[in-house]
Amino acid sequence: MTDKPHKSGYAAIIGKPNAGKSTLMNRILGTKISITTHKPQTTRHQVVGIYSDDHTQIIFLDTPGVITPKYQLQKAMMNTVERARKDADLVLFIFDPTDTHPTDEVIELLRTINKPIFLVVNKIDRISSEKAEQKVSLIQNQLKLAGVHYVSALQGDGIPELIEAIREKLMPGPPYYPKEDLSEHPLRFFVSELIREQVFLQFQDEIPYSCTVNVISYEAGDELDRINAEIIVNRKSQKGMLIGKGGEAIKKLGIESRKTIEELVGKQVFLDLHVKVREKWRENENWVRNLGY
Ligand SMILES: Nc1nc2c(ncn2[C@@H]2O[C@H](COP(=O)(O)OP(=O)(O)OP(=O)(O)O)[C@@H](O)[C@H]2O)c(=O)[nH]1
Ligand SMILES: [Mg+2]
Repeated sequence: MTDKPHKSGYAAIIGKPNAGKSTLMNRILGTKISITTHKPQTTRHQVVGIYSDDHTQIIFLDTPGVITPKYQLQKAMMNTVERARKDADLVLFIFDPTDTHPTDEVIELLRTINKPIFLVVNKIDRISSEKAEQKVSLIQNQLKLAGVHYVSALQGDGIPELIEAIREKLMPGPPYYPKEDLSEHPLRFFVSELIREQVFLQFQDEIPYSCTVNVISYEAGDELDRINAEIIVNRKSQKGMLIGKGGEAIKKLGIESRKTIEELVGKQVFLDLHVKVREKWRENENWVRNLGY
């Protein structure tokens, strides 16, 4: 097997919100790179995850779920999808067969591209193969596919076969990144994402969609890292909800966020968390850009 040529390339992970895109990337990399929650629109950025073995390097681009954007933040999210779609050598179309709503927007987005598209049917732990295959045949009628893969990102089924199929489509070439790299974002990015993940997990309704997280400072110490971060809300009334009665809600948010950040950095963390109001930030192009989207 030593004469196997080295291959490398970019794979965009595209699909509807909640299809399991980020879970799939994390499963492939064997570590948590991209945050995942049961709520749709968890991912807002292009999150890079680098898979390497002796003969292969695949740079995965996790993306926000495809939606019709209603405000500026969502427009920026869809620009991210568009960029990944353009930049990648191939596309993984992550499809959740348990989703009862149509998937037309994704099909529309992928119909015009001239690169291999793999249909990755996820969550097969939750549906019979007959039902999944019925849904797949509808997609096959509308899109030219390089292959169909049935996987469970949660349980790991079908992943080695998917990696091998991607490899087959890549061109011979050297790795783009050192083989030990798993991603390319600065630590601050992961920290803000982990805090945002807790906002998604602990708050309901509009709150998760109205917040963003800004890491103001990160002081790394030998035994303790000190982080100062703010949660930015879209409306004044949301500030009180985040803080909660007697500060209970923000306290819980801080504790859970700190735990996940400590797991990431393998050190003790002191997290100073504040809430700030930026009236209608997510509707404002400049603010959306300034806040990293
Ligand atoms: N049963 C089951 N659940 C899954 C599987 N893959 C993902 N999930 C769940 O589906 C939900 C959404 O997963 P994410 O990975 O956050 O989905 P996403 O496509 O990245 O969603 P957005 O970032 O919002 O677009 C989470 O609750 C996951 O645990 C799977 O293979 N089986
Ligand atoms: Mg995601």
